[in-house]
Amino acid sequence: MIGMAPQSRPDRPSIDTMEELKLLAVTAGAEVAGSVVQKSVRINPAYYFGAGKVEEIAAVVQESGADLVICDEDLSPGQTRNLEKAIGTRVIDRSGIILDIFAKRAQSRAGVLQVELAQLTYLLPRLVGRGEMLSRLGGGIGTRGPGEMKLEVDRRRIRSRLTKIKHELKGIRSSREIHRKKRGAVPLPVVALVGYTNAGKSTLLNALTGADVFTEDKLFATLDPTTRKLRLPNGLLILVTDTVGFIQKLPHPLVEAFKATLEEINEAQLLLHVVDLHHPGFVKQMESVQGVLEEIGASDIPALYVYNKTDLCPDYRELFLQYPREIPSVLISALMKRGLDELKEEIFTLLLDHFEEVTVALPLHSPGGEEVYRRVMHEIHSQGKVLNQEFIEEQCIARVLVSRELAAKLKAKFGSAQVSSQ
Ligand SMILES: Nc1nc2c(ncn2[C@@H]2O[C@H](COP(=O)(O)OP(=O)(O)OP(=O)(O)O)[C@@H](O)[C@H]2O)c(=O)[nH]1
Ligand SMILES: [Mg+2]
Repeated sequence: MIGMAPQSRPDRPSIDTMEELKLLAVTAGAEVAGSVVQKSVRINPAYYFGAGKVEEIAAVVQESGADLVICDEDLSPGQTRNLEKAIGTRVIDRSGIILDIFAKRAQSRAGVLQVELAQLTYLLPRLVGRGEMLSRLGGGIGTRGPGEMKLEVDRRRIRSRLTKIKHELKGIRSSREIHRKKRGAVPLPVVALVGYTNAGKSTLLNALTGADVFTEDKLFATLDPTTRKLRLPNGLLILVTDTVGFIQKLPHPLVEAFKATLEEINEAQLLLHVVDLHHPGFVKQMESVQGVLEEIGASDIPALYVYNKTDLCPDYRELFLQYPREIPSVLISALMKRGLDELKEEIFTLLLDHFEEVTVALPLHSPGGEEVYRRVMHEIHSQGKVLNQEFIEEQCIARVLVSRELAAKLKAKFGSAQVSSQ
């Protein structure tokens, strides 16, 4: 592993990026044989690292018998080639290793295609004169396609494959849209879980909804979005979506390729920004999550900070107090299921704007009246709650709390509706 020392990177001082790179390497299935760090700030355009450092790297590689060098910084295709020549082994950069992990993780058809799209886009400019080296060394890391399939390394064939993938993704996208529109028939507010990879988003979804999403103490356990219903304690029903985790410098081809998946985030009325309070670099992690949210155009969606893993931090209250409080936040342990009631309360408060209290008058004894009553009550229960109901003069007068959309529909149909200002 090679990289820059933190002091040479004032732009991101507090995440130990080499430590994170090690996690990335292990997640990709590599064994770390050694690491070399450069302290100087000057970047050598040909090799990225200074000439002396390159020699040092080559020596470490020789000594340890390493067959792959992973660089913490993103390298240009030219720098990669030059380094490979000078060191005598294959070199992949941070984006390359992240793409490789995504390839290993991809499962759904859409996930597989999106990852392959990102990988090929990334690979194309890096191919010149390297076909041989790509397939030979380093246990294939960086050239594995989704599902251990080998990536195409012929430029012409890559181009035609890219066209095919884009076409198929378009199809998937429109069928998802149809699906979403159908879901829109009963409009439930959507809450999206966002956060740095490994923050505990999937664990939280499981804890809240009894879902069974795969969780793991490695990076990027989740690639495909999962949505589950959650009934808040006051009876309101919402949807919670878990999706792919972020990382600092999420490779751009990946963000591009995953736009469709990330769109799920843009559909949400509220973001739960899950933070691993136990991670020493959590403040930096929060900033990079914010960066990705801006990139995908989701930074205006109201957010609730959910500080997780409090069970690992005996001093979590102090940690929490040091942090700016202008954004609503809660402290939880998703694993121990602590703080979840408070979290649900807070979600309810923040979503209150999306609900409305109305009074409806349902005629009971007109022809078909009971059927109408049953149908409307079913619709109300499917997303909201009946606060009280009285039967007066062959009518049911019910005060209900439902989404604004349903409230509007009910008001239009069942006349005597009055809006209260809850
Ligand atoms: N101690 C402790 N561990 C937790 C808590 N929440 C999650 N974890 C652990 O943290 C690791 C990551 O959890 P995940 O739920 O997979 O994290 P994620 O945010 O979904 O990660 P990606 O899908 O990789 O982005 C797992 O090993 C969890 O068991 C918590 O409250 N306390
Ligand atoms: Mg996950």
